[in-house]
Amino acid sequence: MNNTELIQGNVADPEKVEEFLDMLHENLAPVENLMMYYECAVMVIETKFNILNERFSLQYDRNPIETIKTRVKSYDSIIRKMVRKNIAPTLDDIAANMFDIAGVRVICSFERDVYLLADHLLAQEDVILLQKKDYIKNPKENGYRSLHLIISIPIYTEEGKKIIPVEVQLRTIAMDFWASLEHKIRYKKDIPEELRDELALHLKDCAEKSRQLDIDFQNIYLRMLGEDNPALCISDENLK
Ligand code: 0O2
Repeated sequence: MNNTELIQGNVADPEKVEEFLDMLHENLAPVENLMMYYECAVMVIETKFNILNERFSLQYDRNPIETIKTRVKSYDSIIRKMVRKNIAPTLDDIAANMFDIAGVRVICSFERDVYLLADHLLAQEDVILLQKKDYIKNPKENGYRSLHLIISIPIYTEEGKKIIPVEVQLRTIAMDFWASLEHKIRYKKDIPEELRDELALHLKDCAEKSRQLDIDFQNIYLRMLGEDNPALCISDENLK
């Protein structure tokens, strides 16, 4: 019996419709509940970044953030990753082993702002750093650059406090431009192997050019504002 036959088989009988819908809601409720926690976590992190942006605007007359993009992983992506990472298909296992279901991507003009925002986010006492991958200081082989943080934050609902992990990706406009083009090419299926290799080389070259552009733009900006300007102060660890 396929899905259509299963649904038709149940809804064709008026007495069974309500029973069928109850069964559907009952099965979906725990999944929807879990997803709602990730939605909430994304809202909290987005708000934290918006507050930082507003504070910098008020204190220093500059906005470190260009754009914030948020997403909760789709069911398809969760299931594909679950299979790829050999995670058992239970909600508890997924929640305990998948840390990028909630995702926030912050796009900045300058590399310095990436670290500035990371410093300020991680200084907040309810934010716990679980993992940091600095693909800016250590770019991936293909040229990909971004700062990735896996953090956890508390969410308060009528059910009490839950600690939820969120993946935060911070990058410049140039890094984002590169990553979105690379992503499009990676997921386009009908590209011949030879052309794919050629494009990968070309992209790597573009990554180097965009890295240089980031350096040049930032140098111009630092000279304009002054290297020691408090609006651009980042931790010594990130200055290296
Ligand atoms: P989506 O649709 O953006 O969520 P894992 O997350 O454990 O599967 P990994 O490699 O340990 O894998 O995680 P990592 O390196 O932190 O990268 C995870 C995310 O970073 C990816 O999520 C992308 O968003 C981004 N990313 C990493 N490497 C690349 C890259 O080479 N090119 C581009 N365009 N993006 C990259 P997802 O789940 O792949 O996709």
